[in-house]
Amino acid sequence: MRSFLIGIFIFPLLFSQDQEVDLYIGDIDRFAGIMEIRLNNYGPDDICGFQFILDGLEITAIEGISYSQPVSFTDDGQILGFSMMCGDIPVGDYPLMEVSFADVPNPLVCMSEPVFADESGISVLVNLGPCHDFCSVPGDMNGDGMVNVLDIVGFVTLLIDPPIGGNAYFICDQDVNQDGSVDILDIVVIVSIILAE
Ligand SMILES: [Ca+2]
Ligand SMILES: [Ca+2]
Repeated sequence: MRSFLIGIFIFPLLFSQDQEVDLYIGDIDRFAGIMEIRLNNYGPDDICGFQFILDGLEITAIEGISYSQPVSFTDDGQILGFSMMCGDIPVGDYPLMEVSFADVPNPLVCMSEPVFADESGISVLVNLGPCHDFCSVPGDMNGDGMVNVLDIVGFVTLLIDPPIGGNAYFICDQDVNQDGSVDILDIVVIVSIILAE
């Protein structure tokens, strides 16, 4: 009973009941190696600090978009940032940061273990957006969720001059007709997908 009562008093100190944010993956350009992470802060307070894990990418750099403070990251995808004045991470729906990546070791990119703090250092409720599956749309070479001429350009470039140490491309994207080979036949299938739309 005693621990139960302690829990009742401590819980409100750890979690703000009236503040909520969405953290989700925005625009992606796999050729450029850039993924946008967006924040929807419902308020009423600004956010002063955050941390979360981004799995599935080999991160090379992170640039804060909504604020100028540096964002730290580790090889295993831990991301951490804070704002000295808090107002840099205000109420609203906007791109929080731009993640540059050199490789996509896992076609499924997910965020986890988020901690966001308001101006009083109180943790707010975080709703994580869905994982991004680079293999979800056959022929979508640049990972933007659509199949168009940009994907053909990227595919041709990849066939002629495969990157060395650059962004990885999965067989699930390249082998569009699923015959086990990556060649001109797949480009023809991509073209037919575009023309059918
Ligand atoms: Ca595309
Ligand atoms: Ca094929």
